[in-house]
Amino acid sequence: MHDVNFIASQFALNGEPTLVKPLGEGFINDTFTVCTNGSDEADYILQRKNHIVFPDVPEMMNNILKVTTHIKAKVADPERQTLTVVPAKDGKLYYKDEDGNFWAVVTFIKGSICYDRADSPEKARQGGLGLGVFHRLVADFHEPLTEIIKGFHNIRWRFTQWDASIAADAAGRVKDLAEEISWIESRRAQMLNFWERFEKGEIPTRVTHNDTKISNFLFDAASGELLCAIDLDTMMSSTLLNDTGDALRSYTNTGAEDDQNLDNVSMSMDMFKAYMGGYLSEMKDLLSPVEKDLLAFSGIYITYEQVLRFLMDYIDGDKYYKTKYEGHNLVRTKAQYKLLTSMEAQLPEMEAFVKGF
Ligand code: GN1
Ligand code: MG
Repeated sequence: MHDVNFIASQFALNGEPTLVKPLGEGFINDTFTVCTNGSDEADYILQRKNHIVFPDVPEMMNNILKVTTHIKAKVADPERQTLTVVPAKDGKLYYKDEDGNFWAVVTFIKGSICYDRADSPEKARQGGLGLGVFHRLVADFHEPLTEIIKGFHNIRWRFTQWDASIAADAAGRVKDLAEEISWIESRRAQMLNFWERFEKGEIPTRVTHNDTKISNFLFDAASGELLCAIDLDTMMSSTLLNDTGDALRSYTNTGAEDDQNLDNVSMSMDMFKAYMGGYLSEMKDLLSPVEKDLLAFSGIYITYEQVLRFLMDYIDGDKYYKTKYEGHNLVRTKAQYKLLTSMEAQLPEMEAFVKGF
């Protein structure tokens, strides 16, 4: 195991780290709380960043410092309305241990809570508000950020990977997937057409968060008011439609992402309206007309991409996503496809809601 007390002491903390203990069970990073000077209240968050998923942790930390510095200059409470990066004692934004692991520290925001699930329209509204506030605060940040994960929501790049996967057929599964593959192919031109509008600059480039689930927003424990977006590891420059799309994919699903009973899966219009209501209350006047027109479609784009990514991983022999049973990625593919068709059927109604807001 890592000597986490020693690692914490490599950072420019205010006080000596006296108690360092694990927090949660993240799938990607390992997270710890750090208490100082004998207190039992957390003062800092220490994380071992997964450098397989994030090959360039120094650049990731640079992105985070730039954006949080920008936000701090604009908010009433800079200590609580965004993350505060704590550098190592040598001034770097990370500490690299003897085994090549990268570690980073932020301050612990006291008196904050987060929700693990958006299980009601009110939570969906709060989540929409959280993303809307984040996008508003970075709307005037125009410096390009480093691309932390190559081609993350770039469907042109995903098709390059997809074509290679089908050609390689590494697990010998392609022969049984004619129908599922046709779900992808029949929409290829439509999705490329959307992405081309971004490539041409018709859709603006902005700071995107790229992991917009409700557990990535903090609220004040006493008042319930929104504090800030956290987990800024995947921030990049792209279209904000990636963020709204991924949020719609997760918040509006009446079933689970990997539901085996497809009758459970559909897009909830109530959750859509609640999420979008929260989001648009912050962003309505800052969106370009094209962005506003495409907000409802963004859910379809990202859900389609997720169908492709799950099916591609199944074709590859389950290499990227952790699976719990044989065929898990195919179950995910079918459940996300059901959600996609439900969104497609309700697109006119979603668009009418956004237009009328
Ligand atoms: C991964 O980090 P997590 O579990 O929220 C994935 C997302 C997928 C999601 C599907 C870096 O997200 O893009 O949509 O799984 N993140 C990465 O559940 O690939
Ligand atoms: Mg994440």
